[in-house]
Amino acid sequence: MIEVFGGQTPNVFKVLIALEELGLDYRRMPLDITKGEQFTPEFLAISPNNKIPAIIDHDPVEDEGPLSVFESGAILFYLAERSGQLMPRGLRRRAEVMEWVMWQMAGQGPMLGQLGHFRNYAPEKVPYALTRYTFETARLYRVLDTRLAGRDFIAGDYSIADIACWPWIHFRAQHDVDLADYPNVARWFDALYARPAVIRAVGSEPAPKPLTLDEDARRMVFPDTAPTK
Ligand SMILES: N[C@@H](CCC(=O)N[C@@H](CS)C(=O)NCC(=O)O)C(=O)O
Repeated sequence: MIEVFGGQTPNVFKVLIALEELGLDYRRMPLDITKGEQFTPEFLAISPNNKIPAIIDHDPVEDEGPLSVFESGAILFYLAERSGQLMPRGLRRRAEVMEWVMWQMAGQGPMLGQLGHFRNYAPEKVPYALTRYTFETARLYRVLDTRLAGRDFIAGDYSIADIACWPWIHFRAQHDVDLADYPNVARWFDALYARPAVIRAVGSEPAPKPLTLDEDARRMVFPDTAPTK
């Protein structure tokens, strides 16, 4: 059994979709980041960057006791390697999947995340930040739309590259993106949302709205001082 620590966020949804696609036995372990639950010693022992998602695999292939993994991209690679699925075999095609998972982890996730922050959570409107991340988000959508022209999936067959990118498109209302501007992304998005495993993982409701944070919750997730130790 695999425990998944997290809540209703795009990075957690990646892991849930992969687990559903692979038919693995898992349990959701709700962890409320607005209450500071990401800072408990127990959670930091498995996720030292104090972020969700993280997993504990209680039946790892190598029988050396429970195995934990943090960072959603690493979790996707781990689950794909563990099951021999959602990742092609040849090195050339594997490299393509790695490229797009890394594109997601280093580009799409962080940039859209910053846009979401400055649109929905920043205590003041910062025009430069809003412009910068709106433009970067549009650029990244354009890159994905170009990649998906004439393709059903991002890198060969359906893979962890698709699973990494899809949840951030699901949350597009938080970034004020209209899929009509990106027809290839729209087609791919709908095709994946027709998959029973995706619906089981994320539900058929629209993506959650931005959280309403009181001051204590805001300081938990977006501290106004840097840690000193
Ligand atoms: N690169 C990480 C990002 C994870 C992340 O940013 N998680 C946020 C929620 S969306 C979080 O746990 N925030 C809690 C905190 O920063 O204290 C991944 O993909 O796993």
